[in-house]
Amino acid sequence: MRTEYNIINEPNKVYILGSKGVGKSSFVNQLVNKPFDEKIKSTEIGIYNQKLNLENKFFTLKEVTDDDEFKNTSIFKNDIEDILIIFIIFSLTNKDSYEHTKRLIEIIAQSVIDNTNLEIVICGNKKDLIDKNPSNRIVEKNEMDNYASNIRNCKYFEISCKTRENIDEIINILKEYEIPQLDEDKLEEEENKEKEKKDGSCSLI
Ligand SMILES: Nc1nc2c(ncn2[C@@H]2O[C@H](COP(=O)(O)OP(=O)(O)O)[C@@H](O)[C@H]2O)c(=O)[nH]1
Ligand SMILES: [Mg+2]
Repeated sequence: MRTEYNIINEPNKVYILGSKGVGKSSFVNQLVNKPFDEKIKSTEIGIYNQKLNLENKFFTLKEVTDDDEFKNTSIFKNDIEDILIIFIIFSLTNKDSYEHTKRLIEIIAQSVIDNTNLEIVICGNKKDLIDKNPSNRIVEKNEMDNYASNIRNCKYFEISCKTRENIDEIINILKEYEIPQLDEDKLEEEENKEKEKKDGSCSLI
């Protein structure tokens, strides 16, 4: 498990969940403005943290690559109170990933009872493949809209990490959060001080 990012205790957590190969890393890359990579390497099982700075509002993107990991670790349960938003990604061409989404929704529903502000955004990804070949679609948009409307604070988007369809709409959801804008340099200074303190105390032992 990799947890290299900590700009003072991982502010404003954003979870990205979903089956392997649905485009979670590609989604993260779009949010942080990295180009789409057709040959992206599958991430190993674990939680991958990445900083997102949107107009000096800082988010901690946490890509969870495997749902057993998600179920078996206490990380999600410990975090649940301060998660802002969970994105569940599935592929519009992959039935298993869509079934997986429904299981994840159930797990979340059982865990989030106390976090009434938590938002859930389900993303049907790889819309470009459907545009090319509509018969590959495994679930209709109106069915998903309907499904999402029956879940508290839940929305559904069809996106493409390849063509950026609806990616700006997703970024706007994050930009609208009323969270303080911070000075990145100052935060990094503080973080370094924290690290120095820790290193110092270690060398005394
Ligand atoms: N056509 C298409 N391919 C995509 C899209 N998003 C991701 N991919 C491809 O799907 C594969 C898996 O993507 P990745 O981001 O590694 O998925 P992850 O395992 O969920 O992190 C890669 O080959 C990506 O290039 C998309 O919107 N359209
Ligand atoms: Mg990945």
